[in-house]
Order: sequence, then structure tokens, then C-alpha cells
Amino acid sequence: MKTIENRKFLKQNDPAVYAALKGEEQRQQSGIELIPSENYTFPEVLASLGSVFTNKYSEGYPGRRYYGGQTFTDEIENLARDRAKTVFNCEHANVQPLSGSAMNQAVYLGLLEPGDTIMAMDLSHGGHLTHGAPVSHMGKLFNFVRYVTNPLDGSIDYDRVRQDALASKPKMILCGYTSYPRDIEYERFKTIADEVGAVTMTDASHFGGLVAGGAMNNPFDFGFDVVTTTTHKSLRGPRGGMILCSRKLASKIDKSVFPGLQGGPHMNAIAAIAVTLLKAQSEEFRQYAQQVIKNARTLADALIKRQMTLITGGTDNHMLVLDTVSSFGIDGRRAEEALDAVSITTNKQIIPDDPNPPLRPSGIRIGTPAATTRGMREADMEQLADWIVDCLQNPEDEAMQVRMRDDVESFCRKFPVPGI
Ligand code: DSN
Repeated sequence: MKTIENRKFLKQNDPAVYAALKGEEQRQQSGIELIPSENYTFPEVLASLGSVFTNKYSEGYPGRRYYGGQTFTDEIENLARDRAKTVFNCEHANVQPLSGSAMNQAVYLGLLEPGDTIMAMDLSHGGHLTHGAPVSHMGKLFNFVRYVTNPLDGSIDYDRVRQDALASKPKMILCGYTSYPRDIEYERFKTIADEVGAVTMTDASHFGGLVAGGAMNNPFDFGFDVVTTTTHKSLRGPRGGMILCSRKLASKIDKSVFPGLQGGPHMNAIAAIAVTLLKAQSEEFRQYAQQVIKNARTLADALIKRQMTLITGGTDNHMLVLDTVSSFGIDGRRAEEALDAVSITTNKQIIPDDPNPPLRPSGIRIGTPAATTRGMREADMEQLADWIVDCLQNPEDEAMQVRMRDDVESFCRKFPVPGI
């Protein structure tokens, strides 16, 4: 591994890319990352990603490849698959999906026929684009029936889900969300799915690391058929996706990923996924997963104490969805920009039945996985809540922003970013 020499080559031969890389390192170190889908990965993951595995084509699966020279790629893919099965207590794992979207597409295309009905959460209530948003290819290819959350408390109305399922007879019922801060009653979904003969799928992309660390329920403990998760969010791995499933679905899933949807897997990412899944078995990771949730709850309580409106009134996971229009009279884009100006990174977010468009929505989404990775704890969340509220109450106060940015950046120096 010649990481230091490789960096020197980059600096010498492509100063523009090198400068951007240094700038991004500086940005990540000096600000607080609160986008709930982001994290700081392990140094061992960075080493695996920047390795010679990136040179290799490995279409196929271990023992059945379309190219020679697979001794070590087979080794790492087997390691990654076995570790995934151990961590998520499941019968089969496919670690080749290049991203979360490809991962979900591969499941639908592998288990269903175009035109089949899938029940999933509406986009503005927390569902992902691949859960059938009309603008997505999946929304055009399959017949999505969307369920929504209760406007009073943000809960899922399972009786309503059941009625809709009995009426629409979906082939698949999907739970697991991209912007929903509450836990899921898997047994209720499973009972409804059994009643209508549907496959059960959880998209655990956001909270896969919290399941791996034992801090949230594992859908397989409730008899779910398929769980998908990205590997770079709460799991702290490289960018990628995994499909976990029962043995009886394994062949359909594998064929759907390759050759159905993808070509050559990114073996450097698969090496890094293997590394991540070893880390995920450690006591340290279990504590990390618990702390992510403790930090999110503390942050939620502190924001509520300062009169901020949280969608669903709080959180059970790593994420908070904040209504900035009702809290401060500013839209999510303005809130994101104001927080960016003080080196706190969040993302604008539509809220349930948002009257505003996605690029100027009514809220922002924040989460604690990255801050927790840096070692921030409950007391730090209280400080963060004060900064967020002070900043959003005065989004035009540039002098205050300059002072606050200095405070945030000096605070960040106490919490080094792993791998930088
Ligand atoms: N982009 C991811 C997120 O931020 O939640 C989902 O695809």
C-alpha cells in the first residue's frame, strides 16, 4: 500500500484535483456534518477503496466468474457475504449493488414482473425516490400504492395500510424510509403481507448500521423476506449497497443484480464492505450505534425545548425532520444556507404533504451518525441545538454568522475526523 506516495503523485501531476481533495478534507474537518445519510468512514475502508482491487473485472460471483485472476477477489467477496450474513443474521447476502438505487431496483426486478403492485411510503412522508416516486423509472415500471403517516403524530396507520393492502393486493409490501424518524412495527407489516400473500421488504439504508449494532430491530427477526441497506450511511462503510434475503430468494436476487442489472462489481468497494462488516461486529460499534440514537434523542429534546417543530414530535432513530417554516418562517433552502454559513451542514427536505417544491421545501433533515463518529456526545448535542436555533432565528445576521462559524470551527478541532 503506497498511500503517501500515491498522494504525492496526485499533488504533482494533477494539482487541481489535489487542491479540491485538500479543500474537502478541510471542509469535513472544520464543520459539523449533520446530513443523516452521511458519515466518516474507517481509515481501513479508505485504504481498501484506494487499492489495486479497483483494477479488476469480476463479473459473476465467487467460483463462477467471466474473467480469470479471481483468487483474491473471490476471497474478499466471500468474506463480505459471510460477514453480512453474520451481522444481519440472514441466509443470503449479495454485496455487489453499486448504490442504494440499483440495489432496490434489483430487488423489484428480480422478484416481481413489470406492472405488479408494490405498497410503499409516499415520498413526502419519508419514502425514497425508488419507492415509487412518479418521477423515478421504478414509479413508471411498477404500480405503486402509497401509504402515508398520520398528520397528528406522524405514526403509520397500520389499520389503513391493511385496508389498502386488502383492496390493492400488492405483490410486495415495503417499509424502511429515507426521511422518517420513527421505528417500524415489522410484525404488523408482516401480518398484513401474509394476509394478502405479499413479499416483505425493508429498505434499511438509513438505519442498517443501527440494526447491525443491535440498537434497532432487525426485520429478519420478524420473518421479513428481503432487507436492503446502503453501506455508507450509519454502517460507516464505502458507498455501495447490499441485498440480504432468505435462501429461497437467493438465486433470483443474484441473477437480478448480475447479469440482470449490473456489469462488473466494484471490487475495491466490496473489499471495503468486508472491512466494514468486521468492524460492525465489535463492541465499539455496538456502543457507537447506541450513542447515535442517544445523541439524536438529546438533540431532539433540546430543539423542542427551544420551540422548534419536529415532524412526528421527536425521533426513535438517528434522524430528525425539522419544520423550518412553522418554527422560524423560513423555508428549508434558506435554513440550509444559513447553517452552511456557520459550517453546520444539513439538507433541505420536504415534509409530509409539503405545499412547497423539493428545491424550496418546508424543512430540513438532520442526523447524528457523523457527529457521533467524531466522538460528540449528549452535552455536545445541547450546544449544537443552541447554535442551530440561534442561527435560524437570525438567518440574515452576517456578523453573528461569522462569530458562530469561528466557534463551530474551534469546537470541531476537538473532534478529529477518522482518516484525515
Ligand atoms: N440520498 C439518500 C439520503 O440522503 O437519504 C437516499 O438516497
